[in-house]
Amino acid sequence: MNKKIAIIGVPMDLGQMRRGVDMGPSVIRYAGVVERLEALGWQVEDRGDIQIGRPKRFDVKNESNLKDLEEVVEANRLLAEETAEVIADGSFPLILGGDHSIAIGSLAGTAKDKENLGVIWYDAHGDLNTGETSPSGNIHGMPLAVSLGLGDKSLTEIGGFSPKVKPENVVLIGARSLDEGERKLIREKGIKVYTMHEIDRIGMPQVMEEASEYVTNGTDGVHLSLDLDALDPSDAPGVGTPVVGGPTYRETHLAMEILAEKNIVTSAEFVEVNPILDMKNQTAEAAVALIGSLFGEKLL
Ligand code: B3U
Ligand code: MN
Ligand code: MN
Repeated sequence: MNKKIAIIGVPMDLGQMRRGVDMGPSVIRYAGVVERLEALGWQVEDRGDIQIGRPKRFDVKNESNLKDLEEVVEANRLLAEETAEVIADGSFPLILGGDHSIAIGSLAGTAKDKENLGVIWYDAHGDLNTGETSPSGNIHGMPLAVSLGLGDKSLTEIGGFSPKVKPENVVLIGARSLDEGERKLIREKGIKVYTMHEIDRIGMPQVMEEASEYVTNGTDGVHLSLDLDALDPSDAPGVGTPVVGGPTYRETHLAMEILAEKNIVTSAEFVEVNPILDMKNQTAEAAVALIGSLFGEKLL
């Protein structure tokens, strides 16, 4: 890792139906992300927020079962450009959400000059739906499918190329809520998944050893996409779609520390913090603490 981090905020809430997640970047900043990273010796440039167009009426589905598609496409286009610029500048892009639909743009920017980008998808969900399989029409349940080249063209073509990632370079960690279409896709594409079953069976240290090995095998970078709803809701209550039975704050810290030790992550995003649903900024503070660990923070 180089010593420069560029923070990009994406106050996106149109990929799902619970307003408030647009304040995510703001509350993560308020919880001290810049100061935390600077204290670790990083040079931090906060590039501010990506502009999000506001529809007149929210949550309007189009004929392909996609809500607020135009606004999501436009914001992700801008994010893809900004992310690619940051990388060209020699910085590490640290993207703060916003709902998980923003991974479409961050992966478009990150994968631009990479043939084989590895991806760690740390999430309670698969985010592998398309308009056809989605039970909700919420685009935050689709970004990984889109990045694999599946779904509506206006989404898959962001950045001017598709797919952004190959199924054999992706690993899911923490999954415990998958829709039928997502399970089918995982089986068809042979995507590597560490569900809660594997985490409970072999433990987080082993999961992270194996997953790190897997995403670095033949790849030219690793993107970490961390959805705060991966964590157990008792440790991260401020998310739109909490699912019980997740990895704890401690296990997730350990996961970040192992990634820091291995020094394999080349870009990252932390998404789905919703302060309206949170308890005294607990989830934003968890995000900042996890970011600290990912960037090398140690007690001694
Ligand atoms: N799989 C469901 C629910 C969901 C996905 N991502 C989140 N929730 N955060 C869907 O709507 O696609
Ligand atoms: Mn997600
Ligand atoms: Mn999720």
